[in-house]
Amino acid sequence: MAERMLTNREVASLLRRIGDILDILGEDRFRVQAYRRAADNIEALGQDLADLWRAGQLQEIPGVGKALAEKLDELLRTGRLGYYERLQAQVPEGVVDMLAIPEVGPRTARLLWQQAGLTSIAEVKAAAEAGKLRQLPGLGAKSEANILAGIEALARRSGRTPLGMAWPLAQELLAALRATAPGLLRAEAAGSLRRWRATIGDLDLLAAAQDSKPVMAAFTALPQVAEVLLSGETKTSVRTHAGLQADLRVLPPDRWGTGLQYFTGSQAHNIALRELALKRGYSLSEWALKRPDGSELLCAEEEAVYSALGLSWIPPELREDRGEIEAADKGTLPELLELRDMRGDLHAHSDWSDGAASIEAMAEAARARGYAYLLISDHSQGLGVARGLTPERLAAQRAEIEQLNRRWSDFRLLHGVEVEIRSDGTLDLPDETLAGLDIVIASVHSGLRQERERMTARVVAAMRNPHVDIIGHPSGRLIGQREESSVDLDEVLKVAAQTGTVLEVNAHPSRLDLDDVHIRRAVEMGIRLAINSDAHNPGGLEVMVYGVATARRGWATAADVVNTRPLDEVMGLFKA
Ligand code: DGT
Ligand code: CA
Ligand code: CA
Ligand code: ZN
Repeated sequence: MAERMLTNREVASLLRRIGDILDILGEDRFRVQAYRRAADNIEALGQDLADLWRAGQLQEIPGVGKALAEKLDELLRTGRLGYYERLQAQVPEGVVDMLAIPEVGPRTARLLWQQAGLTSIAEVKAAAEAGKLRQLPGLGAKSEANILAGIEALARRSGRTPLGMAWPLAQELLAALRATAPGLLRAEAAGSLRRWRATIGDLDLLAAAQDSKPVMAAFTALPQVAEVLLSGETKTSVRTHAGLQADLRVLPPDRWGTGLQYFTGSQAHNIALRELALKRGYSLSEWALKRPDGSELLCAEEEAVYSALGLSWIPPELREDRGEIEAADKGTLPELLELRDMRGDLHAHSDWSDGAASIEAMAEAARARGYAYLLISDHSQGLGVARGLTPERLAAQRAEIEQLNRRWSDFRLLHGVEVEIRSDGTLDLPDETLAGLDIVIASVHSGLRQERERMTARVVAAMRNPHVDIIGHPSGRLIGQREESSVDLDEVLKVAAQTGTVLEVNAHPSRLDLDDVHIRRAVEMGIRLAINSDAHNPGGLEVMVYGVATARRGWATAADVVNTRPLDEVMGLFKA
């Protein structure tokens, strides 16, 4: 048996790598697709692949036939796969890596490798900078510039993990630590995770204990740990199986407050806070506040650090040195929105389009969260891949929603749509259809690569339509996968302020769109926001927490967000 059982994700990423190599080798598309589909299905399994393997049930996984089952068996049994190793010998690893560049597909990667002799992203970058790629057949100055921009985009995002993956992993590690570490008094996440940044470089975990050794030993023994990178008395760093690095620091309990403050960051916030401390006669470190005579003021709680400096406690989401210290000094910090302020969700899909659950199941999940309302907003007809709705099917859907609404006195389904903003700026449903709906979301899902002026004009045209209430995921970014579209968000904000159009904060951790910076501007401009899950199944409603955190990073209060209002008020907030 393999030294350590491979996780579903590790197996899936190996299968994807096989698909990529076959793709570069110009193999049959169906074979390439087969590996990618099997990878998707393995990643989506509700159980460990290893368990299915032990039970001899590999072929029950969709997309896994006899040949692939044999390969998986070899991989799980030995931790290696001969077929993969033979493929690896045919294509340099750096060439496969090129596929991660947004502008480079298999044909281009093959061209760069076989015609230009390039075998790594770094070499491609150097060649592009030297203007050598434009000479290759089928490439020109424009594709050369696109490839270079793609490499830069890749460098910006690589090495960071989306919040939606890092957060559950951190909770898992903390729970395991609390359950197993002897003498542990407290354990919390600090760093960018505690500040709820959209992406996380590494996890910073803090523990309080009198004796650090047994806590460190329990940490390195956790099953999530793949490798110990550094092991010391106060700090231990590990690489988790998920690939993310985690640092654990153990603090004496009477110094917990200064430690938590320091390791929560951000670095910029800490530097500004330290300067203020100096002005007020203290030197501030992770260990203590020190007075000029050298005596220490120990802070067991974080509040004590801020109050010793004459500040109110600053919520971690604000600690980016964007004016929060001044506001805390003046007592003008905003009363930030809380998850419990949310009274409903204004963006959800059902199995009428590309959702996985019935309207009824979505409604019951929303009620179970304590919501007073849920907007069903399936896609419109033009989004063929999502089985978008025609005016006729929308009318039929309305009947079902009205039927269901007879059931509850404490909850109401609202009927809406997520209508496509077409590439020419027109909407994908006629005005009379939109007029019959409770709330209309308009979103861009196609033609995201249009130039700035056209893209902006599209969104502005939608906002000027009197039936459009909300612009969905305004920037179009997909964290770690796709940059935001070329849309001019400043112009979108300006028009939203004029038209009263609500802007969405899409709470899905792969979107978080609007982002914190634009939320802050929107709040300052008095633009109303809707924080929406964009759920495609009942569990999807749970991502609301990420949207609320992002809105908090943008200094939003409950008053800035329409879906904090009770049902009888919320309808009055939209265009008549
Ligand atoms: P990340 O990991 O890139 O997502 O961002 P952070 O903020 O978690 O940064 P990280 O892990 O390098 O360090 C955690 C915190 O420790 C950071 O937010 C502030 C504090 N810290 C680390 N290095 C320094 C430093 O050189 N100066 C100051 N003032 N604080 C630091
Ligand atoms: Ca960190
Ligand atoms: Ca760190
Ligand atoms: Zn949607």
